[in-house]
Amino acid sequence: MEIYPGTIHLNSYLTLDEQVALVRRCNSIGSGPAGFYTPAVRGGAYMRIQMVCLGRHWNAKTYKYEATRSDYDGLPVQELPADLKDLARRVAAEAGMNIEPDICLLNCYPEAGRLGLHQDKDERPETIEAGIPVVSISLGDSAKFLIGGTRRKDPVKTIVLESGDGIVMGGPSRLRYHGVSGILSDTAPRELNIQGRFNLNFRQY
Ligand code: MD3
Ligand code: FE
Repeated sequence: MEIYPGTIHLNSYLTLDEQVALVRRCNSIGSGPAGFYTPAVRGGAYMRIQMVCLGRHWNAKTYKYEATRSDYDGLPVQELPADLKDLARRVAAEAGMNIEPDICLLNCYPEAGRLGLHQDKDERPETIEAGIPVVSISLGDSAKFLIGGTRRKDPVKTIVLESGDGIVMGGPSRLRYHGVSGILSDTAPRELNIQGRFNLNFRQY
């Protein structure tokens, strides 16, 4: 359903089998070299999630993309696999949008995980101006997701993102403030064998 113009929520987009396969994938990506780490932002505070970037590394201190994890361990970023790119293209198409993804941020939320309200505006100005979307896939426990306007003080809507949901934010929604205010413990499908939540979010640089 359309939450705002350009914000499309695809409920239960993935089958349970697809979710199981993707959770395995997230675990293997996160446990390998250049895997999960806890980013520290400018000022030194740690984020409440673990992250791994594919394609390009997002530096939490400079808010810029780079080829190596210079704010953490200096390792080269993992590649973005072709099948994950295809998944992002399919989700965008389902929402009537197009993306040529070259970045994926994989976020891992513990039960106490949260992500403050922010805008995603570190991609190329041309990409943002064209309204090319961010494509997100949720796995595991449900999340309370906040999405507002283009100013921090604008009112927000709260929606629950469940395992297997897709959400696409493009066009006039590309610069909306958004965040995760909490994780709903023990809501993941049992078959996933997961506590907490993974979010794959795909971007075009
Ligand atoms: C862009 N992640 O990593 S999905 C992030 O569930 C992030 O982990 C959230 O925000 C998560 O930057 C949300 C991506 C998302 C959601 C809504 C948006 C990106 C958006 C709205 C406008 C623009
Ligand atoms: Fe974001």
